Amino acid sequence: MAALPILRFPDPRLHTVAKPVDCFDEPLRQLVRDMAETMYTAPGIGLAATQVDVHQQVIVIDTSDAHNRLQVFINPEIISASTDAKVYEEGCLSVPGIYEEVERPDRVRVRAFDEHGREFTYDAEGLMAVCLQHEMDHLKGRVFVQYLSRLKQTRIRSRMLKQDREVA
Ligand code: GNR
Ligand code: NI
Repeated sequence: MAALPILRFPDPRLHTVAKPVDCFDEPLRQLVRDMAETMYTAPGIGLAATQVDVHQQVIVIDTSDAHNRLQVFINPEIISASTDAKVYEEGCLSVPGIYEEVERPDRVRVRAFDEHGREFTYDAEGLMAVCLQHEMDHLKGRVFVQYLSRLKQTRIRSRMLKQDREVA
């Protein structure tokens, strides 16, 4: 297993649209294991393949306190969403140190496949619903800061670029 490097905003590769997985093979399961290690090491509660520069529709999530409930969502599709929305303060491993409020549907029903190609439906609410929508946005090339005002986006962009310069 290997923890993979995570792309940081404003890296243009974060805006790549991921392709559906068409082969549920051993390399796919290795990617899932590496993504899980990357997420647990970070640490984070979710990770989309886009963040590790793999542009396939693969998501890992673990919102459990003990970090022992890995959930894998491949080729996920939202089949229904609640009309009521909730605001949650989101963060992102690709935008470290930034936490901002985002409004999203409170509940979503998702259809997806596991790493063995088995299809399932999943009803998410609360933090799980936030995380799933946040990760599905990554697969579409969208980072949560894109929901914020232009001014905030500009400030976040320069803060990230300044951080990069300081690290380098
Ligand atoms: O670890 C993460 N925490 C988090 C907190 C609030 C809303 C969304 C998230 S997802 C984030 C990990 C990440 O960047 N996934 O893409
Ligand atoms: Ni993220």
